[in-house]
Parts: sequence; C-alpha cells; structure tokens
Amino acid sequence: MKLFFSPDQLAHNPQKEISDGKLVDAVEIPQRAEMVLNALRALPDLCEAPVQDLGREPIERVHDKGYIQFLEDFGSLWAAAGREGEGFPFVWPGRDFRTDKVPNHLDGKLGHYSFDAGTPLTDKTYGAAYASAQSALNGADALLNGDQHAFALCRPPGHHAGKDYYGGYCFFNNAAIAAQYLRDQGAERVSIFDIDYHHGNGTQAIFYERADVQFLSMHADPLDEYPYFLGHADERGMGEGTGHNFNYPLPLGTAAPEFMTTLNQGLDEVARYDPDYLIISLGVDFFEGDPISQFKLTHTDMPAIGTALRQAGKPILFVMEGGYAVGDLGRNVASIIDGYLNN
Ligand code: OKP
Ligand code: ZN
Repeated sequence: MKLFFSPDQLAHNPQKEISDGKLVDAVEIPQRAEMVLNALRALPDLCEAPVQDLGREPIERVHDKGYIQFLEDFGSLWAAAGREGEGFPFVWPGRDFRTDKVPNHLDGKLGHYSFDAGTPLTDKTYGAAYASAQSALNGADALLNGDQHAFALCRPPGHHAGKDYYGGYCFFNNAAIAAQYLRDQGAERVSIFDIDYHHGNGTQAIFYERADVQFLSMHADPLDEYPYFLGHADERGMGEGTGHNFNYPLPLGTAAPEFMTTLNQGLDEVARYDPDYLIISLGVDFFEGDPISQFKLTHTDMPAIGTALRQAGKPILFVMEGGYAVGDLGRNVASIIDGYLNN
C-alpha cells in the first residue's frame, strides 16, 4: 500500500484554539501526522511514495475560487491589518442575513468563509491545506493506475470543509477533492464512507444533490455533539442525490459492538451502490482515549474495522481525518491498516 504525505502539511502549526470560553492549546497539531507517519512506516506492507503537485485545478473543482483565494491571502490580510496571533471569526451571517455579498472587511470575510470559531487560521494554513489535498489526489491517482488501495495521510483534515467555508480544523475537503478527481478521470460512481467520530458535514453538503457520489457518515448524534447542525438520519439527499446520502447518528458512549453493526450496515449500502472506488474518511477519534470525543472503542477493537473494510472488496483510498489522542494515534491507525491488509 502506497502512503502519501508531504512535509509541507506540517507548516500549519496553530498554537491556540477557542474552546469552553478560553484560548486553549490547539489539538489539531503537526505531531498528529508525525505519529501516524512513524507508525505506518513500521508496517512492512506500506511504502512511502512521493507527492506530485497536481495543481490548483482539481481543488477548484470542489471549492469556490474566492474562498481558495481568501485562504491564500489570509496571512497578508491579517498582517496588513496590523494583527498578531491567529485568525478567528466571531460574526457570521446567521438567520435573516445575506450571504450573496462578500464583505471587504477582514472580519466580515472570516465570518463569510467559515462556520465556527474553533479553527485557527494562520499564514501557513493555505500551503499546508493545499499539500494535504495533493496527498489525497496522489492517492486517487494510485487507484486510477490500478493500485487496490492507498493511504493519504491528510492533515489538516477535510471533512467539515464545504465548497466555500472552513471549520472543524478543516480547510480543503480532501476526500471530496479525491472523489471529484476520480470522477473527472473516468470513474462512474464513487462512495465516501466517513467513519470519523464527527459528522462529515462538508462532504455531505458538497455531494448532497448528486447521484454520482454516494456519501455515508457514522458519527456521534449531532444533537449531542459537534457539528450540531447537520448529520441526522433523515438527511437522505436532494434532487438527483435523493437516496444517496446516509447518516448513522450514534449515542455518546457507543462501543465496538454497535459501531461494527453500523459499519457493516453502511458497507451493505456501498455494495448496493456498487461504486468503482471507495474512499474512507478515516478519523480515529472514536477511540476511548480521545480527548474531545465520547465513543468507547479500544485498541483491540481497531483491526476488525480494517478487516470489515477489506471485505467490502472495493479499491479503497484511506483519507485521514480526525483523532486527537496524539500518543495513541499512530498505533490506532496502524492497527486498522494492519487489520485491513492481513485478515
Ligand atoms: C474535527 B474532526 C472541543 C471543541 C471541538 C471541534 C471539533 C472538530 C473535529 N472543546 N470542536 O472531525 O475530527
Ligand atoms: Zn472528528
């Protein structure tokens, strides 16, 4: 299995995030990627492959040009405003406001292009997010060239980012960019199964009205957990996309038996859809030791997840999403991949 990771992804190195009414230490940090990289390097069946720059165009197939430009320009805008530290929005177009005009003011732009205040933005974010998307694209290319599986060690993650907004530590939607690229290179149908603890609201929104990309997400019930405003079971898609979106909200405290039952239920839907390629948005924040999550999967539950995914029998691109128990992250991801490859 080829492993794609670019060292440029480490440049996004936020110090603080807003949580519980305070500035606290950021949890989506470069060490996450380093831990996963080290653990995967130790697996005999993984080999690191170079990440080629496939350009901005495949990112523009998913994201709004104005949004991409804002992320690229953010560092200079922030500096020109004479500000220090990291960027956080604090005013959004809530109900009754207009979203058809992009404000000139930096704080207006921040609110226009985001949906939460928990995601630090820096002058290094664009480059790292761009590199993260390139890792996903190179993974997709490996599948197009006949590989049965590939691992894109994406970080920053992507699944909360929509066409023109960031949030949840996500800027470019790596899984969506890979799926669109597979479609543009000739795949007829692509499935994205998001098993991160949090609902993949950005990915859902991007493909909600489309029949050519099936989206499934299993996650903590949004009534009780971030991102709170999307991810319910009755969101089934719209227009041509009707019937191609599947949400499996699960209660806080969910452990392996219910998790595995739901995973297999989703994989049955994937089998019915019969995609050319399956993308797994792989967050491992369902781990019991995760500092911001409340599922109860243990170290020993991990290999079975990989085994179930292998049984789906489709070419798979793993795209890394969340997981914040930094000391256990490498081990958990490696166990899933080991279960995938060796069972
Ligand atoms: C990103 B991904 C903690 C607040 C956490 C954001 C969670 C983003 C998760 N006090 N808020 O899906 O792993
Ligand atoms: Zn998550």
